[in-house]
Amino acid sequence: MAFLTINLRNNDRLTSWKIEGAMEKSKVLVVGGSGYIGRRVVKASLAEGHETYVLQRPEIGLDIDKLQMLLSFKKQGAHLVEASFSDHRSLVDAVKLADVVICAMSGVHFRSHNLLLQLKLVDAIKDAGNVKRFLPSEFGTDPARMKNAMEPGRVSFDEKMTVRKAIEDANIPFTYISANCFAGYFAGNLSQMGTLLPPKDKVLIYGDGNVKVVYMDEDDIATYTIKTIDDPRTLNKTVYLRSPENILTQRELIDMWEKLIQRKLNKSFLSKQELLSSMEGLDYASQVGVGHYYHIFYEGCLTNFEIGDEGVEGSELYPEVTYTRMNEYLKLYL
Ligand code: NDP
Ligand code: GO6
Repeated sequence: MAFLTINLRNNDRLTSWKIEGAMEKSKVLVVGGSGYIGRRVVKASLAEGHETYVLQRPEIGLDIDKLQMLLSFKKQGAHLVEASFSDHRSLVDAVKLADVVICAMSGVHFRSHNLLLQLKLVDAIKDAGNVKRFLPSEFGTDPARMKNAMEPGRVSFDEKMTVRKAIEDANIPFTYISANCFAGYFAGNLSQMGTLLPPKDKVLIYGDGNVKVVYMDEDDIATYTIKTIDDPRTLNKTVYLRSPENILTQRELIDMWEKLIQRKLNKSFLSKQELLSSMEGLDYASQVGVGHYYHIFYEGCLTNFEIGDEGVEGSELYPEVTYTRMNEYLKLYL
């Protein structure tokens, strides 16, 4: 964000105003805009008043839901830009329309995972030369901290690091969003795998259930994401979304749910070894999931470090955002 600072001295008292938005808001291109997090990024960008471009890929073919979603963005004021990952020129032309590119490329194994396709986008951004900020598809665990992650789940982190390296080698200004646990995948189900709904009577607790994780509403993730794009404080930094009241243990989350339903669930406890041996015989996508759960709920990889000089925290930067608390979020599931 551009600030105009005015200082006035009056009887030895210095008053200073910071006037926000003295410069025009940046133009945003969202790639992957019809996806799960991408659609929320488009909405947040429009809501913040950015001129918003959304990539429209010819490959969507007869996917009418995708097309209808793109058309609904257009109705809300977004511009649709036709371009394909198999046509470099078209990507360059798309990127030239914007100051900021946000990519929400797929990276969930049981849906689809094409994170490395982003290398083509990085090439286009390099050739276009106009982009002031690129936000690649991250939105989760900080991959830079996962150098010792387990197979096969580590592939997500390795691929995100490969994309980071390409960005940094090309000297493209960036912001990485470490969004922690999407509430739709981790909170609504009380962090149970293989379901998106809260269990009715039996809940599985990882270890002692006392490891701190961070649950974030997806709309809030998108709001914070858009806040960072014109902010000099987030230039070439990782923004960790650690909204303080959403830093919870699995037990604390379950307690919230039990208060809402006014009864207790039966609890069983899963040891580290039991979780790891459950991986055997599972399909690839589930093995990836189990690995991620291990790092999050046993190692505490989302919270077992202090944010250093390379990072900043979202709710500290933008205290004006009223983020969704998990006891509110869970009411949807009643
Ligand atoms: P989706 O599975 O919803 O896919 C997003 C978009 O990827 C699609 O809409 C599509 O764009 C694009 N895409 C897919 N395949 C191709 C292709 N072959 N060529 C071009 N574009 C393609 O993604 P998610 O929203 O689930 O994931 C986005 C990010 O969020 C990932 O980095 C993932 O790791 C992270 N994530 C984090 C979670 C957490 O709890 N922290 C949970 C889930 C995801 P289009 O709109 O053009 O069709
Ligand atoms: C989400 C999941 C949920 C897996 C991240 C298997 C990247 C990240 C928090 O999409 O594998 O049931 O950080 O049965 O950096 C998936 C992945 C979690 C959900 C993790 C993710 C989180 C990706 C499942 C399941 C609900």
